Amino acid sequence: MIGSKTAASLMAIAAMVSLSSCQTPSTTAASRSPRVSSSETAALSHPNIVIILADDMGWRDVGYHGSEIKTPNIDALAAKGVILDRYYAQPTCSPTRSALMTGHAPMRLGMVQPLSKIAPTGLPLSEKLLPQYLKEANYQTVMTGKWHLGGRQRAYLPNERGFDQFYGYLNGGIGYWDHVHGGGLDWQRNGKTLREEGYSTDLLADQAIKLVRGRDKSRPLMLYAAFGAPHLPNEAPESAIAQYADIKNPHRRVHAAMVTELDSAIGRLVETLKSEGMLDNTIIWFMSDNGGLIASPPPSFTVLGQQIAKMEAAAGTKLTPRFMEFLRVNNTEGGSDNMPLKGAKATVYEGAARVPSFVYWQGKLSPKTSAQMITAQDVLPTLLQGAGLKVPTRLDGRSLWPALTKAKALPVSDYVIQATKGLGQDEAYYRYPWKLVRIDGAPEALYNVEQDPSEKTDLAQSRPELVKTLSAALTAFPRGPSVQVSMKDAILDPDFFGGKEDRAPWADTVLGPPPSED
Ligand SMILES: [Ca+2]
Repeated sequence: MIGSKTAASLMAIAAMVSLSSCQTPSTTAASRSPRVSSSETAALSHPNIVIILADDMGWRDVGYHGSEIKTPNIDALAAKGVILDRYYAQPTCSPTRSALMTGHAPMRLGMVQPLSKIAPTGLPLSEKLLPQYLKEANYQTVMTGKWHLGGRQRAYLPNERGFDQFYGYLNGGIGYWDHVHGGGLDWQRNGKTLREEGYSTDLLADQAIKLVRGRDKSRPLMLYAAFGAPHLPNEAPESAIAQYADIKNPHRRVHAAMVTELDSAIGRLVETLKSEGMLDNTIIWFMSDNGGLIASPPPSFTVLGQQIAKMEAAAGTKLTPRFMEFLRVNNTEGGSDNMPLKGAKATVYEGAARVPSFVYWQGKLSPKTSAQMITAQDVLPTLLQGAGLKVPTRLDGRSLWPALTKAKALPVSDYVIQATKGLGQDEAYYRYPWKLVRIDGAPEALYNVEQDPSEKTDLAQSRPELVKTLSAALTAFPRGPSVQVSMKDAILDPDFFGGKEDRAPWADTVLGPPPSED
C-alpha cells in the first residue's frame, strides 16, 4: 500500500488552492424582521448555541491580536466575551471539524488530514455528533458553510448526521464566486445543487440570518456557521481589497480583504441575533479551524527535484503539470500571518494549531482573557455543560465550562495533533505546558509552550525522561484506520479550489437514495 503518510503529505501540501482573481461583489442584505422580545427566547429550556468557524484564519489575522486587518465586529464581540488565549485547533480542516463534532481526538477516528473530494467515506458513522446530542434536547440544528467530513455517500452528509438544515458545500474549499471545488460545482441546500450568483461569504451569512429569523421560536436553536473564509483562493470584492492598498504583498492584501468580508458577515449575523432578542440566551463560540497558510520560501532546484522524485516514488506515478500547479499555488499564495507563533497550517508548530477563539454570552459570561488551554475536542462537552445538558463520558475532550465562568484553571486532556506538510506524518503531543514534536527523520523536540510560545528553545536534551514519557504516550495513542485516498489518486485528481467545471456537481453524484422533498 502506498503509505497513507505520504498520501497525507500531498493532501496537506495540497490542503488548500486555486487561481487568484478579483471580481465584483454582490452583497445582498437580508430584510429585517420585526423585533422579538427577549422574554420569548429566555423562556426556552436551553440556550441557543451559535458556533462561528473561520477557515484558515491565523493568529495575527484578527484586530485584537494586533493585526493590520480590520475586524471591528470580531473585536467588539471578543472584548465583551471570554477570550480563549490558548485555544488549540488541529493543523488542518477535517481533523478539527471531526473533533468539534464528536469531542474525540481525530487521530482516534482516522481523520488525520484534509479529506479528499474522492474519499469514499468520512467521519466514521459510529460517531455521535454534536447536533445529534442537541436534537435529543429538542434543539433545531442548522448548518451553513463547509462540511468537509465526507461527501461521497449520503450517510456521511450533514442532513444525515443531525442537521435539520444544511446550506453550503461538502469539500475542502470553493471559489468564492464560482462555488466550484475540484472541477465540480459544490453548492447546495439539503442535498440539492444550487446555482447562485454571489460571493460565498455573503451568501452564507444571508442564509444563516434567514435560518435564525425563520427558526421555531418555541425551541432552542443550534447554528453551525462554518464560513469558508479566508481559505484560498484569494478572492475578494475590489472594494474590500481597496481598503488595503497599503499592504504590499498582493496575497496578504486580498487575504486581508477576505477577513474583513468575513468580519462584516459576522457583524450582520450578530446584529440579527440582537434584533431577534436572542443575545442574552445565546452562547456564541468563535474560532478558526486551523492556523493561517503562509507562503513558503522557494526550495532550491536541487531540493525541489529531490522532493518531486521522492513523491513520485512513493505514489508510483509522475507528478502532472496540473498537480505541480496545485502545489505552487498552495506553497506561494498563502496570505495569513501567525506571528509570533512558529509555523503555519499543516505543520505541527503553534502557528498551525493555536488560533483565535472566544466565547460570548451576554450577561452570563464576564469579559476576560482566559489562559486556560482548551482544544477543539473540548468544545462539544464544554458547550453541552454550558447549555445545561448532560456531558457524555468517555470522550477524549472534557468540559472546561467552569474555566469560562470562574477564574479557575482546570486540567486539560493530553492533546495530539498531526499534519503532513513534509513528506511524512508529523505529530505533536501536548501535556500542557509541555509539547513533544515528532517530525519524520528528526530527533524529537520538547517545548514549554507556556513559557516559550514561539518554540525557540528545544528542551529535549535537558529533559530526557519527560521526552521518553511523552514519546511513549504519543506512540501508544489510539489510531483509527485512515479514511484518506491514496497518494496516487490525490496526484491524479487534485483538489483545486475554484476554477472551471469539468464534471457534474458534487451534490448530484452522491451515492445513495435521493433526499426527500423539502
Ligand atoms: Ca481550514
